[in-house]
Amino acid sequence: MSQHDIGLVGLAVMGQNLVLNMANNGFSVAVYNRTTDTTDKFVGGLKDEPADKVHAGTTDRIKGYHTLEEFVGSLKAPRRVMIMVKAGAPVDGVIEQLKPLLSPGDIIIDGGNSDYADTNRRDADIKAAGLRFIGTGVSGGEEGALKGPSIMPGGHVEAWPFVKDIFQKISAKVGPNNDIPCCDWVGEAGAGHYVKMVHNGIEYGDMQLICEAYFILKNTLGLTNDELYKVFKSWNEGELESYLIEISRDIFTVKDKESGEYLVDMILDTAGQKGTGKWMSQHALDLGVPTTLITEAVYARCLSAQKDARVRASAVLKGPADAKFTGDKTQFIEDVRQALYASKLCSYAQGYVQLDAAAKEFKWKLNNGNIALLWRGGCIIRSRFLGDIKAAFDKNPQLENLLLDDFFRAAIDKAQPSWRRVISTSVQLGLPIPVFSAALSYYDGYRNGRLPANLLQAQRDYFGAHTYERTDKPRGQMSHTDWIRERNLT
Ligand code: NBP
Repeated sequence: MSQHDIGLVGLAVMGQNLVLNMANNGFSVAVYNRTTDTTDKFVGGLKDEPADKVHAGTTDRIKGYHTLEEFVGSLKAPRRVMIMVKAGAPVDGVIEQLKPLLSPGDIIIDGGNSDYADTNRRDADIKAAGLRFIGTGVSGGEEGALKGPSIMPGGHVEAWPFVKDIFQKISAKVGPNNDIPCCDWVGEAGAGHYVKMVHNGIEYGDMQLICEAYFILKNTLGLTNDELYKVFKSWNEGELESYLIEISRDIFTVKDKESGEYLVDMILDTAGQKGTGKWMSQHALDLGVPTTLITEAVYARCLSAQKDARVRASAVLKGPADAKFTGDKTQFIEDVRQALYASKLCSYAQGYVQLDAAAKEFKWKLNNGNIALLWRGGCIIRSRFLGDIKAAFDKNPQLENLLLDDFFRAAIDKAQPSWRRVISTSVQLGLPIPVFSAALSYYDGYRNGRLPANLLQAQRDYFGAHTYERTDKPRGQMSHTDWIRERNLT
């Protein structure tokens, strides 16, 4: 075998599948793993894999190495080394080991789920070492890595032409001819990992919204799993068509082999999380942008995890007595669909506002329409809706908020009566719908030219002399009042 097109370090589930994807697409790949036994098992086992996983000729295009020196020495110049190890310190460790082995202009690619702040730091360090760096989000799990993930690369733009062909060939494809890659350059430094983080946060929001829709339908209308299947099936044939609606639809059909009941009803209602949604919320707070849906979705998982406390509280805390839904069932199902659509739109609107704020903070030039395209295939939030978002940003790349786009504005206008009915009904019946409610509150707050922050500023000025701006003076001109002297108590 002559020199390899690319090398990959880290042969756990993601690394192995990405290597197969690259080799299935005709690229020659050198592989290295810290535990060399894993390398041998992976390379040695290729011949026993099914043909749909390891295509003809793929085995000949993959070669394992036991030392990083031999591995690096086997690569074509400029060398392209992709790291797929556990995020955090292991990535720094591998970079430090690689640095002395590489030559100026060689490219290190971190494809793990790294924190964008680490990627910002590595971007600068690697540039200082005379090398080139790409930090890329890779989404789609094991299956995506093998068959076509969504890939979100950022870092040193001059490195992009050297990896573009490989990344775009292995990525998911969308479009009428299935030829538009879900991979394009995102932006400088940690922009790729930032976009991946926002993707993960939006995934939290989408999942929780679907769960709330399910909870409302189940608890107001008493829909069975068969009926829920039919509702989700019809939803997936319209504007809500998406991977997450599709898998939720399927989940309602699965029976538990042990009990014979529907499996979804046998699952304990405590959600886990790896923390990626939390990262987005934490940075939203740093930036001062209201990413309320995603943050509520994170909190919803936290509350669900307090199962024992909730069970104890359920024995003593009461909600509305004898609350029953008495309206038109068919209309209400349609109302929930509209509410889900409008809420989802608010979630994406917030996600893009955060992206814009981060781009400003870090001086990145992000193409919001292209980002929507990257998420259209290969990842968990893939949906028809993202095509409409791309169209909105194509029409106006400077769009301040997705809610202001004509298409989405009309959609919200149409959905609004349903949205409000669903939320008020749920509140009346005592159903927790934190993300539906956060969505509507954001919408009502955003469209309101005057919020009660005037009183808030008066309070701040009263107790802390924090000053305030006046409605009749230019912005930035601050006033202060001695509220205690001026107050007029009776
Ligand atoms: P893991 O995140 O489980 O990491 C295991 C790999 O890291 C192994 O190859 C291991 O080598 C290597 N490693 C560790 Br741990 N410490 C190391 C060190 N100090 N030096 C060198 N290598 C070290 O693998 P994964 O699940 O394939 O994920 C890889 C990356 O992709 C992660 O950042 C993950 O968050 C991200 N990601 C995962 C998924 C998914 O669905 N799993 C999806 C999207 C993104 P060893 O064999 O010698 O222990």
